[in-house]
This record gives sequence, C-alpha cells and structure tokens, in this order.
Amino acid sequence: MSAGLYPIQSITRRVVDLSGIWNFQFDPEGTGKKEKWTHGLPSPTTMPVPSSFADLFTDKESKEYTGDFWYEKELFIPKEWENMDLSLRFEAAAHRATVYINGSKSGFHEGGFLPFSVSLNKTVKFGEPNLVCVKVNNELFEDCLPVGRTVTLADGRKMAKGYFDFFNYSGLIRPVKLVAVPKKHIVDYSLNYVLFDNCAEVNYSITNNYKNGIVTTIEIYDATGRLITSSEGLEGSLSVSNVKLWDVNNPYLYTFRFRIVDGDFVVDEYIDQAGIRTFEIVGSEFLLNNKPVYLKGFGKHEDSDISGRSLNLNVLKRDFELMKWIGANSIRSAYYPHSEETLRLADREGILVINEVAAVGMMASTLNFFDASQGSQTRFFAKETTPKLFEKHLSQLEELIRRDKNRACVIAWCVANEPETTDDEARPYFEKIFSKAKESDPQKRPLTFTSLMTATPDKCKCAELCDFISLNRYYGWYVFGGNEVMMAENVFKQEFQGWTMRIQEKPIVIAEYGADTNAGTHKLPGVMWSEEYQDEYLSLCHRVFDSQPRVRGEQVWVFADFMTGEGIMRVDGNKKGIFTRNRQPKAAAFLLKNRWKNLRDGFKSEE
Ligand code: BDP
Repeated sequence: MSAGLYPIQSITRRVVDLSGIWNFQFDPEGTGKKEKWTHGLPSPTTMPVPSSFADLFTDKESKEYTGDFWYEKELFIPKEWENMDLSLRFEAAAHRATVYINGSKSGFHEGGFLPFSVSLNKTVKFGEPNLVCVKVNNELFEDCLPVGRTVTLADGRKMAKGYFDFFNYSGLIRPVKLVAVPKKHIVDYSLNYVLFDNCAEVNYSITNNYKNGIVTTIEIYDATGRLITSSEGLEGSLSVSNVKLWDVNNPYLYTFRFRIVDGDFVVDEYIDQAGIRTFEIVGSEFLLNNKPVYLKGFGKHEDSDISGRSLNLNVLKRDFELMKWIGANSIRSAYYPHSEETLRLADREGILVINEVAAVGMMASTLNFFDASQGSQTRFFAKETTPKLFEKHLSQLEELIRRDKNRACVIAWCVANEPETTDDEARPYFEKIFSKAKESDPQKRPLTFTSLMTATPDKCKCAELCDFISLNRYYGWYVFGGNEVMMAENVFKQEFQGWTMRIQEKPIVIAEYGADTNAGTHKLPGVMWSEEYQDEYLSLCHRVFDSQPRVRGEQVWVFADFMTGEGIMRVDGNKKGIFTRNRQPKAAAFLLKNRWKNLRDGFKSEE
C-alpha cells in the first residue's frame, strides 16, 4: 500500500494521469458493497477527478453529504505492459478509501491527504478494459485524523462535525495515476547534506526491491544538464564542489538520476530534482545554509471557490505569484499535508514549508478556535479513543515524512495543530510522536506543534519537546479586540516574558495571528471586521514581534479567506485572509508587502 515514489516518466517508467470525468454515486444507506457496486454503479452521475464534490452541486444534501460515496472509471491497460509492475496511485482520497479492481478488493487506505498505491498485478486484464470502483468515506471520528465526530440528524442524514475550523471537503481531491514500472525497480531514495566551504557532501541511500546481480547508480547533473558527479551502490557519499545551494532567493535544483543497470541494460531509471541545502537551529536562530533566516509568510489552506480542497494548479500558481509579490518566504501547510505539486512548486520557487500532518482537532469541540480561547478542558488525550488515534497519527506522520523527505523546501515538521497540551496526558503522547518523527527523517529536521492560545508558558505541558516554539495567538481579536485593543499589546508582550523564562534560547515562530476582515468594509476609525482594523491589528502584532529578539518568524493566519462549516462565528467562511478567496488583495496585503520587502533575510540576527 506504500505510495512509492512520486510518479514520473523515464526510459523505463510510464504514467497515465486519470484526471477527467469519472462516474460517481452517493451511498447513503451504505449498501453499495452488498449490492455489488464493486462491479459497477447502478445509477451514477458525473464527477471530475480531482475534485471535492461539495461545491459542485446546487442542493444542500449533496453539499453536506456525509457517508460512503463511490467513483467508477474504466481503465485500459496496454498489452505491452504485461511484464511491468502496475499500480494505481491515489494522491489523496479524503478521508478513507477502498479500491476494487474488476470487482475484487485491492486495497484500503485511511488518511485523506496522503498518497497510496494499489497493486494491479493480480487483478488486471491486459489489452482490454478494466473497471476501477472506489468507495470513499468522509465521516469524522475521534480516533481518526482530522479529528471530529459524525452525528445522525432527525431526518436520518449523517453530518460530520469537525473539531476544526474548515469545511470537511472530501473525495478524490488529487489526481489518480496509473503507474507502470519495471518489476525490478527503485523503491525509494533519500538525501542528506553536509556543507564545507563551497563544497557539499551528498549522502544518499537507495532502496531497491531486488538486489542480486544488478548495480545501482546515482548521477548528479547541474541545471544546464552537465554531469557533476556519480557513484555506484545503495549507499554512499558524493562530493559536489562549487556547489550552488538552494535558498529562498535562488532555489537552485540539481537533477538526480538513479538507475539500476545490468551490464549495459538499464533495468530501471528514476529522475528527480532536489535542492542542496542545510537547515538547522542554533541557539535562537534558524540557519539556512548556515545563514540566519527570518520566516515571513502565511498559514495556508488548500481551498478555493468551486474547487474546494481539490488540486487546482491555476490557483496554486496564482498563490505562488502572490507570495512572491508580497515578499513572503515561507508557509505552514495547515492543517494537513498539502499536495505533492505544492511541495514541488515550493522547491522551484524557493518557499520554505513547515509541513504539517492532519493532526488537527485534538480537543473535543466543534468550535475549537473559540473554545480554545475560553480555556475549556476536555482531557482529550485520556479518552478511550486515544490509543487508536495515536497509531494513526504515528503512521500518517511517517507517511508524510517518507513522501516529502527529499524536498528542499521542507524545513520542519509540525506534528499537530493546537492539541490540548494543557493536559498531563498529552506529554507521553507527544514524547512518542516526536521521537518517531525524528527517527523517520533522514535530514533530522526541526519539529514543532502549534500551541493553542490557552497553552501559555505556565500551562503547556509539552513545549520542551519542540525544537522551536510555534504560537497561534489572537490578542486583539478573540481577546482584547476592538476598543480594548490597546491592552492586547502588553498582554502579548507579557506572554513572551513567560516563554523567555521557561525555555532558553529556542526560536519562536508566530504560527498564527489574524483578524477576520470583510473585504470592502472600510471604517474610520477602524472597527473589527473592517480593512482598517486588520491593518491596525497587524501593526500591533508586528510591534510586539519586533520587540522580541526570540521571534524568528511570523506567519499570518491566513493567506486567503476560506470555507468553514456554518455557524455564528463565521460569515460564509473564515475571513482572516490577507487575500480574498478569489485571490485579490485586501488592504493588509499592501501593509505586509511593505514590511516584508524591507526585512532582510537575516532580520534580528547580527550581521
Ligand atoms: C485558530 C485555529 C484555526 C482557526 C483560527 C481562526 O487553529 O483553525 O481557523 O484559529 O479562528 O486557533 O481563524
């Protein structure tokens, strides 16, 4: 079920992207399997893949549909591929999926934002059509990620209640690909770097599924296609002299070519681009290639009008253009692993990513962002569902690290958003999560979780586990907003005194700060929800950050307005965006552009 490497074409590998219109049917009674929908859907409608179906329909029941739903697609497999290893790779099926090939169950995966592969070798017919049926389920539970629960309404419909503040978009939200690789193939590879003067030592390891009588090679090419260095063997070290390092201003990528060869015959070939760089924390500094870097950017959702949470490359491109325009150098991929395309684009555009697993809602509440600021306690980590949740959390974290370990843009892993770390039971839970994450990452990147507003320095039980502290703070919005905003500045500063006393030397990132703002509402003097207030609020926060030497990053909540569930706290979604949901700037975008374009990369460090 492992997703394997990101699919590419090479002299030995083939990929067919199955994006397009599939057949689709809701299964509210959950009887599809019994009624043999595994062999074909009885009365399907049409559905694009990728998509998250909710915003495509015009009726409420379809939009809010919770339960099982099915996809169906005919698949033709060429005869020439008979001797290859074939799989279907789902880049994301939110939140769990069972795949049937020609009626027989071929795989199950849970974890809606991570890829998985289903082997076709035993089930597929060559040179003729095959039937793929996928049963997806989007219910939320307390022992699954993201966390929530599913209730049954008076009319018998199920309703998902997430313990989080975003719409429960679901379905085949990223592409599905037919992948053909040689039977003997490269399974995975990992890279790690050590820098000396102007030279980099590239330590690599490669995994094959077959070892006898074959040789594995690695070659590194520069961006002009010139071979720089090469080696043989499954593990080793290569030296790149006059190295061009990957950084935010010049995201230089080398091409890595891995081959299995048998004499002159190329058994398998995998090609990837990767940036050579180091990232570490020394004292209170983030060092990218041994040079201090201050993080400027956003917490970011995958969310847009009509496309919902599904991959939309046009929106993605626009987002990267906006990030460059505004002078951002980083994002946090809140609150789930973003698409592989996002990470690959970040590698090419020089955007640093704090990469987050879908561990969101670890506090039993359907309004967590609100209850959080009220200080309610739910003893989340002492629930009977915790052991099962823990296993899933651990395995999805490992899957995420395996997927993204070679991406230069990934500088850290965020193991959870706003878990209830004020609870004693959270400590042993997160000790294990942190140690597993460290062990899984060949580059040993820094680890963090974002801390909820009430997890102040005197209350949080887990902060020491973090390599850097990430604070989600809303002084001036959820507390001390409006006419009381002048108090926010001092209260915010006081909290920093607490952190300085408790934790010596680690960097602090403000992983969320923001104010809901209705684009086009102008008020003088500014009031909450107006564009003027968002500006005043951000300026206040920036004064606080600039007074704190340990603050080494600011990531505004949120890049763009996004859709949430309905409720009295939200007006057609969350409006804390610096850009509208349609990716146009609010006034605050110009304020941030002005600030960020003028902050040097190593802001706050001595030159
Ligand atoms: C934070 C939550 C986030 C919410 C945000 C908000 O982490 O999910 O969207 O508040 O209220 O505390 O906008």
